[in-house]
Amino acid sequence: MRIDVVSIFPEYLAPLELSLVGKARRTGLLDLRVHDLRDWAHDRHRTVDDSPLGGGAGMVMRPDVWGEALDDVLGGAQAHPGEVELVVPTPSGLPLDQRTAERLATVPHVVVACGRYEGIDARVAEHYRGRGVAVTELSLGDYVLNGGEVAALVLVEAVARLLPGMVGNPASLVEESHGAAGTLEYPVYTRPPEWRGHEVPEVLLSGHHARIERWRRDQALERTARRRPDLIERLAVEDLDRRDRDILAELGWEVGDEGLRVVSPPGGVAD
Ligand code: JB8
Repeated sequence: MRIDVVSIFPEYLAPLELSLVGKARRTGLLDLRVHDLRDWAHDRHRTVDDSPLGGGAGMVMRPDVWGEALDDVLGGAQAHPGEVELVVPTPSGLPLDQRTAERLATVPHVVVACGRYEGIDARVAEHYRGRGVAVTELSLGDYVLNGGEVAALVLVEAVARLLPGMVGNPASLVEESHGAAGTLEYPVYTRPPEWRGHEVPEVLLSGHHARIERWRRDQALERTARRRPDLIERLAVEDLDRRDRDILAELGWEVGDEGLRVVSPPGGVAD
């Protein structure tokens, strides 16, 4: 898979030489190229921004500079719709989730356009959409960063670890998609079985594989209900067994004809 990242701070992407993503690049599994947007600027000062039309604070990234950069980096790919996707990190985008990462891992060529200041002139996304390029504006969450570079780091790591042939991935990816899909993970422990007076739950030392699996599923569900009720609402009811429903009922959730809904909201605080 090929990923191009365009930024005015290409050095921000240096951590992508480390760890598993770095290894994937060295082995050729991931062809990741980082570009300096200013290479496409026209003037001596390599200007990439201008003041916002209509007024307001801050600066906006110029469409002409972005257009020339993206024409080059998207390359002939603009003539092959479906082969390339333009990803634009922005706090106004759709939230990045695992489904999106899984989909992007199947796209042969992803170009990430990292904005700064108040963002990129809106006509850039509009232009490439009009030329048949899939354009996805993505947010990391409901908070504001200074630019798209951190989102690009997150995206590359989330996608690269899913690529077939990524070192050490098959078993752990299978485990992630196990249990009640769409829940948080269960808590994990290692040796020693007692540490500073805290004991590892006895069931994990029992060797009873089925009981361990059930306990983990209970923990995952309970954690999810307490911390992420939004995820409980999206669970597929058909995937819940009798015990799942009992656990959720205990936490105030009931199965209705429109899926799960909270009947008695919990009073306590999530830990
Ligand atoms: C200017 O919060 B963010 C984010 C913030 C940004 C830009 C892109 C992304 C561009 N500010 O994910």
